Amino acid sequence: MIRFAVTVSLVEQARGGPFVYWDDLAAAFHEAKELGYDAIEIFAPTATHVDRTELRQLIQDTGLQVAAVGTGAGMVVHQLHLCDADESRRNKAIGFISDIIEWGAEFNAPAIIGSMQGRFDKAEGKEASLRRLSDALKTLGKHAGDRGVPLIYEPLNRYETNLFNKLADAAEFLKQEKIENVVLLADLFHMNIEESNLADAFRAAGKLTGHIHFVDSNRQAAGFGHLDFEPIVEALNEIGYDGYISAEAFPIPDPSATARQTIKRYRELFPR
Ligand code: LER
Ligand code: MN
Repeated sequence: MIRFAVTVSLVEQARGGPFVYWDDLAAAFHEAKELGYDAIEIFAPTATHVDRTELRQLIQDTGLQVAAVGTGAGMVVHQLHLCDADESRRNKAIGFISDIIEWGAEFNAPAIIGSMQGRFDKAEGKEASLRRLSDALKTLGKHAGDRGVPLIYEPLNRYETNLFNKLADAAEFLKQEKIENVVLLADLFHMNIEESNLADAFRAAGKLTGHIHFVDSNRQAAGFGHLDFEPIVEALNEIGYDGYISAEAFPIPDPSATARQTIKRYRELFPR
C-alpha cells in the first residue's frame, strides 16, 4: 500500500524552502494525524537536534511513522558534500550522514541524500566526483543496511547538481557500480524539469524507486499546478510501488492548506 507522508523542516537556514510544516515537530505530527497522514518526513539540523524521547512519544501518541529523515542541513548549514576533493571535508560529510542514518534507523526511517551529493568541479572533471560519490554511497549504504534501513539517493535538477538529473541514469550508476542497499528518491519537481516522460522514468527505475517527493509542477501541493498525475499513478501501479509519497512542497498559501490539499489529492489518486 502506498503510504501518505508530509514534510516538516526544523532547519532555520532552509527557511523559504519546499517544506510543508515548519519549526514545531509536535504540531506537525498532530495536524498530520488529524488530516489522515501515515507519516512525517523530518528535515533536521543534526542527528541530535530532535529529542529522541519526545519523538518516540509523538509516534506513540499519534500512531504516525517517520517516513524518512533528510541530510540536507549538512550542505545548507555546513557546505559539506560527498564530492569534496578535500578528504577531511568529505569525511566530515560522510560522518554527518552516518549520524543521521543512525538516528533515523532508531525510528525505522531511512536517510535521504539530496543536496549533500554535491556537484563536480568543471576544472577537475566529472569522473573523480563520480568515484567519490560511488565510494560514499557504498560505505553509507552498508552502514544503513547494518542498521536495518535502506539509504535513499535523490537525483536533482540541473540547477542543484551536475551529477545525476534523471532517474534512469542514477539507476544505471547504482547497478554498474554495484552499490547495494541504496534506492532512488523520485522528486516530481526535479523530474518535471529533467525527464522527457515522468511515467516512463518510473518504469525505467522500477524497483529501485524507494521514495517519492510528491508535488506539483510549481512545487506547490499536488493539484495546485499543472502536472498530469494519472499516467504517474498508472506507472506506479505497474512497477508495484508501495513506499511513501511525501509532500515536499512550498507552504503556499500556508502549511495547513498545503497539507489539506495534498492529502485530498493523495486520496483521489490512491483510493483505499
Ligand atoms: C532539494 O531540491 C530536494 O529536493 C531535497 O529533497 C533534497 O535535499
Ligand atoms: Mn526532493
